[in-house]
Amino acid sequence: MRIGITCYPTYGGSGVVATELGKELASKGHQIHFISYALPHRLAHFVENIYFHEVEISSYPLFEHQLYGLSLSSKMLEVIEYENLDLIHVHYAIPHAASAYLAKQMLKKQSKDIKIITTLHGTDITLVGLEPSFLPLVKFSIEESDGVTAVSRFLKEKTITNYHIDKEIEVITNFIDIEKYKPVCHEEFKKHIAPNNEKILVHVSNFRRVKRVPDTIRILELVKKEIPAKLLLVGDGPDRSECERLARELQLEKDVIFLGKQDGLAEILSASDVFLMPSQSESFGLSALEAMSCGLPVVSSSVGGLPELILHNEVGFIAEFGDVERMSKYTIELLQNEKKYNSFSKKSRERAVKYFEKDKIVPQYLAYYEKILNS
Ligand code: GMT
Repeated sequence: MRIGITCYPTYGGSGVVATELGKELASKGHQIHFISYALPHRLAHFVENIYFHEVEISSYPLFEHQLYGLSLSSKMLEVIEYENLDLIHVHYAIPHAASAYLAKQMLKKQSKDIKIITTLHGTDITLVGLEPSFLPLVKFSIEESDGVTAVSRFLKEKTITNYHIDKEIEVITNFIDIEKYKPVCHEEFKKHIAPNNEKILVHVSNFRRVKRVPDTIRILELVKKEIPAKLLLVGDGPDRSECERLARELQLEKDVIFLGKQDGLAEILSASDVFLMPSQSESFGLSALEAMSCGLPVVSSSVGGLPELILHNEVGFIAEFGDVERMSKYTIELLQNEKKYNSFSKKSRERAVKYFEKDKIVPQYLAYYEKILNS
């Protein structure tokens, strides 16, 4: 197949899923054309069968606001025509699904057609998409897509109820490379972070408000009353300064280690003990899956699709978002009970391998492509 993939090229989970999917499909011999305003960050090296088409954004002075969605449509049309694409798969509805719809309409003028598949990832449905300035367009572009997938049952239900959409939505979850994300001993790194054998809590995100990163620092504060511990914060974004300020205010600046954006996540996760995800909204929780695959129990909030991933009292614990006391109690319980910790750690890895391994999920996308192409 010749497939166009559009995604955000930045550090967000939707871009990661889209890029890893493209790489997997390319390795199976499909021709993949990424269309975006920058090279997706996980595409740093040459990969056979993968091509990148950059969308140029006009900076004409009359346009006070950038018109990315429109430039994207034109680029999609160009790539569809000249690369003879079979379908366009867009990740994150805004504005990608609307851009693809426009490209399809332009193509129809030439009596040609292209199938559009939209994958819904999270805040495109649960947050931004609900803003009055976007809602009608999101509803329309979902309805007009030839195929729609959602990354969890929760997100599928939310889409149907929030947008009153009467359309079949296929649930295809996030996936993981279990060979890359696996438990390995990283003694050097561990010693460097926790020289006195402190326990290591870890959190990875883009530090947006919905991630509630300050809660991880409050959890550390409570955990430290019982157990010597450190907190690794990986990633960057709008809430980082607030987190740095909070760490200083709570006199935890030596125990909260800001690593910024990192590529060697598997190493960092494997060296840690518990993964924290206190999000206010989370449709799937890809970084929690990465941690589970490295054998880490997860303590998270109970929002969105998290209960579908993190089986409570089996691979981790879930609590109401904002309830840092309960989350810290759960963390302490895990860290003080070796038998329980080892069982959760083993089951985390097993769950990642059994249900979310890439070779189980990528074929689901391929089967869905076939279904839509034949529809
Ligand atoms: O929806 C977003 O906030 C953006 C998106 C991203 O690009 O990071 O994240 C979502 O997609 C991920 C991949 O499918 C999911 O694992 C995340 O749970 C989801 N984020 C939210 O729902 C907040």
